Amino acid sequence: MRVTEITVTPIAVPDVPLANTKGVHQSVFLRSIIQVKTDTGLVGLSETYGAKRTLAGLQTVAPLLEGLDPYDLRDLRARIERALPDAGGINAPTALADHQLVDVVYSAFEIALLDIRGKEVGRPLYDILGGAKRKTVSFGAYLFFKFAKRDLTFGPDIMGEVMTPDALVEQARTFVGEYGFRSLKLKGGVLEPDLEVETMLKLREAFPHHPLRIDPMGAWTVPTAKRVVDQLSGVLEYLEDPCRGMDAMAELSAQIDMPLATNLVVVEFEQIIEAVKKDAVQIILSDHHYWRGATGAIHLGEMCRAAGLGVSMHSNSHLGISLAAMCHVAAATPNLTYDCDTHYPWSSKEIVKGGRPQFRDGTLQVPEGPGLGVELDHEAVAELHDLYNRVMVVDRDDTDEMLKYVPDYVRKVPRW
Ligand code: GKR
Ligand code: MG
Repeated sequence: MRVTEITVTPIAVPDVPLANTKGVHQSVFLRSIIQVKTDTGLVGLSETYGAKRTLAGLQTVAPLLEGLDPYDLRDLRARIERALPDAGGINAPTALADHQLVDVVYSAFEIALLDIRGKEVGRPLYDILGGAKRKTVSFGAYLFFKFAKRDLTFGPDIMGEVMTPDALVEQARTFVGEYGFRSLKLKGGVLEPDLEVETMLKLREAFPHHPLRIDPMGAWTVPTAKRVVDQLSGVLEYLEDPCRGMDAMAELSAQIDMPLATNLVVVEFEQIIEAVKKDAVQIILSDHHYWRGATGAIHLGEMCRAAGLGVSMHSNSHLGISLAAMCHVAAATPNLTYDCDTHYPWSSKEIVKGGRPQFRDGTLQVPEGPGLGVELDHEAVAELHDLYNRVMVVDRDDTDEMLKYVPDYVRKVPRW
């Protein structure tokens, strides 16, 4: 069996103004949808980032994968490294974290090849990854402070303005009511730290038994983070990326008992060693979109087990192919014991047949395959590709978008 043809389709998906340390989400988020065809008539699917560096990398590599054996992941890696020498990262130099383009491109095509392999043998992707530790994956609500959406040209708002602790608690009630989520993650680094502490305490009061997390994405200095930890002692299950950089995280970690998690300071295998030496974090967040695919995410789990670290999973804005892949990876990572977060409720579109999957008590059943267990809705992809062509957004820039809401906004990380 050989790869014969690859299609990479950029799409734009209507988004809402979710705030974070860097600014606010644009009117659309960008994704790339990948279809890999074989000479046996199979089609493997994948979904990844759609901003310009990733898209260019995918488009450069795609034609060079003709003739590839879907079982030969070493050849996949070699072809990508040859095609993208010294490619660097996918994000602007000002980003809080970057991911190597070769890893992101590898990750995207690997999922499609694994999907093909699952389809060939009629087995779900989790079996290709070594078997499922669990067939039900728990997700947490991903709560955001947000503005009311001003420009509705490309899609409606969801939930209007949410810029106070009380409004945030209402947002949590809506998500818990609608999806049954059993843990709650707040994207912090948006309001003054005291207001975010108040928010977490109000969430605790409203949801006495839901595990809670906050992720200010490096917005706090070490003394500020220490003060927050003192105020939230016993309230959080873990604290995600309170400070910017490995050394700041290590400095904080030395002063507190609360576990620290990251998807900013440990994003490559090499960084795990430094993090362990410095005891900078206790939990690493998995993400098959850059941890060298699904197989890399499983390796991450194994390294964390060996190093005595926990594993959780974070997300970016995404649709159903990524959601299915997240479920398979979570199923096949034995020590992924925390609820995964997902941006999924923040969009109402879908590109897989059968519509949007239904969460029950905050969980999803892992699709039973074959492969990823999802089929592409070609009409839906065409509609969102058309939006991509119309909307004229080719890169993610939350800071620039923020100026539309707060004209004198100046990005500063850490800010407090
Ligand atoms: O979508 O605003 C966002 C998130 O902040 C996302 O960009 C992060 O990658 O959710 C992610 C995280 O830091 O966990
Ligand atoms: Mg994070």
